[in-house]
Amino acid sequence: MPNYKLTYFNFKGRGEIIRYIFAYTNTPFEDHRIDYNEWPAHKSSFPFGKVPVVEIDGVVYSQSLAIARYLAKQAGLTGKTPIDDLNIDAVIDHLDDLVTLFPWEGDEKKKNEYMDKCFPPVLSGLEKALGNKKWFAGDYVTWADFFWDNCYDMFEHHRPGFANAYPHLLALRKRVHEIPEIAAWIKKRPESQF
Ligand SMILES: N[C@@H](CCC(=O)N[C@@H](CS)C(=O)NCC(=O)O)C(=O)O
Repeated sequence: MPNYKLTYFNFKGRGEIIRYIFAYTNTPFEDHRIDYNEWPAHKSSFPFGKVPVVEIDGVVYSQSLAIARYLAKQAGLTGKTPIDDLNIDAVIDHLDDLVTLFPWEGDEKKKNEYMDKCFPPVLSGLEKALGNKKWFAGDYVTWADFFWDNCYDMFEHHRPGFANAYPHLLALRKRVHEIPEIAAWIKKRPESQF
């Protein structure tokens, strides 16, 4: 098995999808967390000046979703057909749009405006796409289900209960938390605000 080292901050954030996949597959990895206050001193040592990165046998790879997709393929967490993958990737990209465009550095007013305007179309679309299915892909779990849970954690901090109008999505989060390997990870992971 390759040697894996994930470098990120002590946030769940964009690192958590990678940690979930490692946890789900019981894959040992080094969970290196840089103190956010010390980041400026580290930034230039990363190929794109961003984290998360994963080192695989000493080679550095960037972009959380590219890394997660690579790991998910090996873990059997991607689609069983190309069309399933198309749907799964679309879910990931809808959620990623919300994360990428979120005004993380903005004030509360900006964040609230963004959530009011941009969240309902995406969340109601995902709620409809999921419907009464167990997982986004139907009867099998994929990394899209994990990523919904990770995004929930990122946004909940800013607006607790932001997804309360979407019962299917809330139930999905619960199901993800009931996966034994994920439950064990949640129990043992370091405390972090978001
Ligand atoms: N699309 C990239 C985004 C990477 C990114 O923006 N990372 C942030 C933390 S979530 C970062 O490195 N911020 C510090 C900086 O830009 O200096 C990914 O998913 O990996």
